[in-house]
Amino acid sequence: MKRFGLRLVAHIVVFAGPFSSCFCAETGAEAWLRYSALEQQAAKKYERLPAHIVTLNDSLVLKTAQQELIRGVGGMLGRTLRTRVVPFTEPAILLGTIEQLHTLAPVLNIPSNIRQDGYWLAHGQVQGLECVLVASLTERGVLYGVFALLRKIALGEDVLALDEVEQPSAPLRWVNQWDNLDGRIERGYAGASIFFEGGNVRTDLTRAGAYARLLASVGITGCAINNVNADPRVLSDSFLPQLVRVADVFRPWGVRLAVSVDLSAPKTIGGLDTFDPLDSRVAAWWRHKVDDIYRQIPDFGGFVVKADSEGRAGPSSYGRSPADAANVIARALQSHGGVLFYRAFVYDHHLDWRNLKNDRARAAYDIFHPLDGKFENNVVIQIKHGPIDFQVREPVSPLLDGLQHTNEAIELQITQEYTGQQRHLCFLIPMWKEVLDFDMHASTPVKDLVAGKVFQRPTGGFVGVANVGMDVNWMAHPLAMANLYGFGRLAWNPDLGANTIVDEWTRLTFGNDPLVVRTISQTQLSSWHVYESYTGPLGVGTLTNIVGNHYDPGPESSERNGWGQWHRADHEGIGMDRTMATGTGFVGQYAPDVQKLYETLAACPDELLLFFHHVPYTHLLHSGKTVIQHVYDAHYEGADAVGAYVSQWKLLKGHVDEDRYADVLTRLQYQAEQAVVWRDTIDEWFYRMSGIPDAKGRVGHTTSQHQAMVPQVRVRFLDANMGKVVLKQ
Ligand code: GCV
Repeated sequence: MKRFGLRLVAHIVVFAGPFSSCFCAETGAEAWLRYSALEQQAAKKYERLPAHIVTLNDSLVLKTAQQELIRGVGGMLGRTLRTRVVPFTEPAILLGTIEQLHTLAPVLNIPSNIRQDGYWLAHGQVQGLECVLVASLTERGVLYGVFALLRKIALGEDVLALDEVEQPSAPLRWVNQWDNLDGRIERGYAGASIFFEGGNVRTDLTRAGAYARLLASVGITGCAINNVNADPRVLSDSFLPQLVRVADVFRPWGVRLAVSVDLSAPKTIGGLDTFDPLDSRVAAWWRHKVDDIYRQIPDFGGFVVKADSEGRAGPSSYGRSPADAANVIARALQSHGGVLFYRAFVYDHHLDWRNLKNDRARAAYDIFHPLDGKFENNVVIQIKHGPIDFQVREPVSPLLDGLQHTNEAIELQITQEYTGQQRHLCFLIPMWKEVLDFDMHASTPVKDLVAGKVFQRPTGGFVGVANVGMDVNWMAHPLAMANLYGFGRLAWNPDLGANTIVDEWTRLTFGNDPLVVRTISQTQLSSWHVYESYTGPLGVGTLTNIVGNHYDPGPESSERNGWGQWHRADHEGIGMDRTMATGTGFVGQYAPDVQKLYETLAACPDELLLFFHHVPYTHLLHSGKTVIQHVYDAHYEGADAVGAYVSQWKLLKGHVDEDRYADVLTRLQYQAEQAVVWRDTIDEWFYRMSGIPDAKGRVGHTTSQHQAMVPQVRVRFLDANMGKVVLKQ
């Protein structure tokens, strides 16, 4: 186990430079698109940036790109770019599609390898004038190029001698929001919905438009705005005009609107007596519904389906398969270019916990692998990154390697349901990097599988469950926005390092003061391991209250019920035996090389030991510690590390605007208290279970009686979680 951040303080030299002088109050609303004024010296670098901007057509998205460039350059360099049209007589920044650029400047050596929404940023002579070029096959790609150009300026990079092509790794880069029509958000921790209120789409959609801007700035192309536990009403005729309004505010940013749909809609709102996917009346219903949507929203993205999962209606009601269900809707979408995301999160939540062979982790692969090749070409199987449910540590879902003839997308959870609910800091990019880089078989990383590159699929990609809310800074915790930013950046380029991403995000969000950048980056980068260490170490799964708020410590809650998030702790040992030899056989769902990694105790990495094996508390880890001593130590180290975050943050006083300084400080102090609650609750539970004393004499001797406390920090709409909490009671 790593020792977290303890060296950080020693590295920090208190620095009171020019950055500390003047800060305006900041709310976080602008996120990473603050465009704050560069210092004089840094701004000098851009003196030769053309003073004019030429847009090669007047489409909506190019207009947006033009306005964004004017806004960004104005903010950062204090200059107002003037708009010009062709023919122009002074050097300019040119925005246009490759085709338009080629017509304007046929001799220009335009790279031929630009695909999809990729863009070319370059410097070249057009009509004898020095120009900065931003070009793409699509208008949306030009917008992405403009955001990239602005990011480079904010980061102090050269933009006058560019010649670079940037391609997205995968065609589909979407977010999902789990917003209910009444305005609450399932697993949302930053206020009410920005889309819905009181059963309708909000009258004022300013925030929805601002969200689309944020999404576009990191290359996100689609957003499904309502909960996957979908209210069928979202498809009713009377609701459609309301969706049109959301699509209208997304469109300037090239973001396609999508909705989650309930499979029973043909019956619940459609007036049929069935929703059997093989019934021709059901197929006709979906066709008419989809045609109607596209008549009013021509760039509609498609649907997301959660079925036969956690009480949702599904094809099993008629003895049909997920392929039958997905295809009937996908066929309706096909001629319009719409996509159907069918979630692989299908499992039985009434499993018999007494049967040691039962295993929820097996479900996605057991159900979907046999259906490989049976889905229409516009169906995408949306697969959670791990086989359980966004726990703090899980192995990669074997289904990601189990579909060769079917499109897939990986589902990552940006909203921190099981990782501290934005009241604890937990920067998730390092976790996602491990997932995306994981080799599923013979040098086949997950990132290539989901992009469709391995089996030459027509589409595939990334879906992030974001759940931003009405809180002014979108995610409540000012540092949690790094997860949304990082999701977009990784979906665009999964080869980016976590350190690059956090460095970019910090500079864009808090400025370039080296002390600030170093402190925030190091804190963020260590925070996932820290959170893991005081909540659910060794792959045990989170030890949170899984039948309640998914937040407080509650190690007993996962046992003796049908939800299948079992750790199977007793007085002798702990862990799920998922081996092929003696356990549930889950390991057998992986390719042979991965099986070798997990099947034996000798090979299994410590951090996933209890996910794959049931062992005595005295089992010796590769680290040389026993399981029980590791658990004790990890909880102390984790809680100490959060304590150190507080002292490190205090060194930033005067270097960060007072509002965000105070906000983060309060949250870290709260987290430090909560980490101690977690430490003592979990360590004492392990002590009672095992009867084995802590070699360092700490556990069982705490003087205070810690209890899970009500958060002290400003967290609104705490009761906004619906769905599973209710289902589990
Ligand atoms: C939207 C987890 C969450 C549920 C969520 C579900 C899902 O179980 O607790 O709130 O439901 O995942 O992803 O469908």
